[in-house]
Formats: sequence, structure tokens, C-alpha cells
Amino acid sequence: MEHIVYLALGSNMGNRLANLKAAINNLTPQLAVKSRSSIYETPPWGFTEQAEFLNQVVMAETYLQPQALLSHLKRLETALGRVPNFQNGPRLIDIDILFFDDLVLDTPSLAIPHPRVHERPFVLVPLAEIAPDFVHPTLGKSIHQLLNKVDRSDIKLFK
Ligand code: PH2
Ligand code: MG
Ligand code: MG
Repeated sequence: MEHIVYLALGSNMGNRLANLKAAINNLTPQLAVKSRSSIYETPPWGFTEQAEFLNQVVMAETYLQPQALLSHLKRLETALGRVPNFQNGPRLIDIDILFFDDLVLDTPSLAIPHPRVHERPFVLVPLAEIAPDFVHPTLGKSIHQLLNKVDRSDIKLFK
């Protein structure tokens, strides 16, 4: 069965734009990207003493199951040059699973929906561009409604 997934991409090291492009280009053939948001330049969240991020969200179709999708994304992050760092620290590329159909999953290695989607303007702004009416499976609110509750003033369209 084909699944619809939303992925958040982020980069704040090296050639950030090239890193996002390389990540999206290498999602195939396991994923077919159906839509992508604009790219935004965003202040670092969590650990603030680091460079600004570029962030983007894509919607894709895949036959992979959640754990296989996670493995694919981790392998891709490493192949693109990501090395382990501290939580919320600088990274060459980060690819997070936001939603997987309407699935709710909570395991030690993977939580879906992504537990912090609703508090992160750097995710909600690009997500609202491509999926404003998608209803968060556990919060029961649309992305548009969730976006209205956060401060999006420092999320800037890139170029
Ligand atoms: N990712 C983090 C921590 N902080 N801040 C921004 N602006 N963008 C990110 O993608 C980001 C972050 C952990 O994954
Ligand atoms: Mg992340
Ligand atoms: Mg991640």
C-alpha cells in the first residue's frame, strides 16, 4: 500500500542550499516527492549559539513502512556527510518524519507525528504552504490552526 508522508529538512552547515537539494534528489526511488515548500531561513531553535538554518518541507509517496523509512533517511543523512553531534546542535542535513498518513506511533526509536511539529515555526510555516488543511492526528487541529498559535515573525523566505 502506498503511504503519504511529510518530511522536514534542515541544514545549517556547509552549502545549506546544496544540502537540501541533494537530500531531496536522493529520496528516490524509495520515495516519490509530490510537492515541496519554499525554502526558509530560520533562527536556530533549542540551542541558539549556532548558524541560521535553511528549512523546507516535502510531501512524498512511499511503499516503505515507518521503520524502514527512518532507516532510509538516516542512511541518506550519513551518505550526505552528517556526523553525530549533540541534540539540537549544528548539522549538515536533518531529515525528520513529520507525519505518516494518519498514523500514531510511539516507540523508543521513532515517534509519529513528530513530537514537536506544533511548537516549531520553522516546520509549520513551510508545512502550511503545502498542507494547510492537514489535520494533526493527535491534536485534531489543522496545520493552519497550529501555525496561528506560534510566532512566525522571524521565519524568512530564502531569496
Ligand atoms: N533543528 C533542530 C534544532 N533547531 N532550528 C531551526 N531553525 N531549524 C531546524 O531544522 C532545527 C533547529 C533539531 O533537529
Ligand atoms: Mg530535527
Ligand atoms: Mg532528525
